[in-house]
Amino acid sequence: MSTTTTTMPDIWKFSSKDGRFHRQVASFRDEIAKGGKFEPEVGRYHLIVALACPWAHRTLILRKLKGIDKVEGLLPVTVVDSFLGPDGWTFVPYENNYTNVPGTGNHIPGEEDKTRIRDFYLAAEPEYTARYTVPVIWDNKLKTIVSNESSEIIRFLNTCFDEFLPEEFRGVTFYPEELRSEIDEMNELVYPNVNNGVYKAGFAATKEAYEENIPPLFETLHKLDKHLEGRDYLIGDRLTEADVRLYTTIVRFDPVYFCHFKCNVNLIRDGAFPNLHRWLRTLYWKNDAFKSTTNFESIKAHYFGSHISLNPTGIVPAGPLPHILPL
Ligand SMILES: N[C@@H](CCC(=O)N[C@@H](CS)C(=O)NCC(=O)O)C(=O)O
Repeated sequence: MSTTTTTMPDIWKFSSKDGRFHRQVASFRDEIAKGGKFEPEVGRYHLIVALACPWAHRTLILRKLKGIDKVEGLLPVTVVDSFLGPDGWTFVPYENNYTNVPGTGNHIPGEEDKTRIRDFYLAAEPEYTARYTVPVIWDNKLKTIVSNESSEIIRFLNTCFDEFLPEEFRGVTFYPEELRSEIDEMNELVYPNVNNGVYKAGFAATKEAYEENIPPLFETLHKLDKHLEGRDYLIGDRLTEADVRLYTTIVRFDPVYFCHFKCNVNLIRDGAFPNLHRWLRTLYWKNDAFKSTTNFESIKAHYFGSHISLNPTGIVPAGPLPHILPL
């Protein structure tokens, strides 16, 4: 017997009527650039993230890779609490949640009255009715949102702050001209099948929606594993945004997606993906931009604690230990 949409729990806010998960299109699509509405300046912009969120995680990695964190006030980070509750992401933790993870739940100075991320969205656009997502780049001068689309934020961070950065970071780009078509092609494979693929499996509200999303996910993981044989990076023998975009999903795979999103055909670590596993651990252990931005405690607290339709008790599983294996 097939599962019908009428049996869907009403708390199922993530899937649409057909039981399939469709990620909304981001609404704020501007960029920080010279000569535009959002001029590069020190002390003007803030990055708002959840440490748990793979999309926000991309922007944290790029911020470090570009050395933006080395310049005080250039793009400080504000971290929401790990728990995504009925009022969305918050700066002030909800009462009685499991997720008091150190380093989460702080404020933008001068914006302490904004306790929820939706307060920033509504300040920017009072008529805003879509989801209040992270990451967000907030402009403290115009009191508005520059962008809430991670794929675009990680592009303009390559260049927009170069004039303020230490010499060694100027001109460094993770989307180099000569590799763009290969990077774009890789992103087109990885986004629907892996980055969003795990969500489509996890938030599937029908058996059919779940079953149609598992094969492309694991087929793509095998393809990527083959592609990484004898290579350290996905594209062109150097670190690019393609690695950043894949990393934030793969590092969450064993601790969260395998169990919580029922992506349990294989673990990354169980031998089925030796090259992908080596690539993951090399990025994590050899490059601080990856390790220092990966907070397993917050990641697990968020997913297992917040999605009560998937995990009604909110209990956060202990393993797998260690969260990532040594090289
Ligand atoms: N297009 C966005 C997607 C961001 C997104 O979906 N973020 C999720 C967290 S993983 C979120 O904030 N969800 C809050 C909600 O749906 O209420 C991007 O890549 O920047």
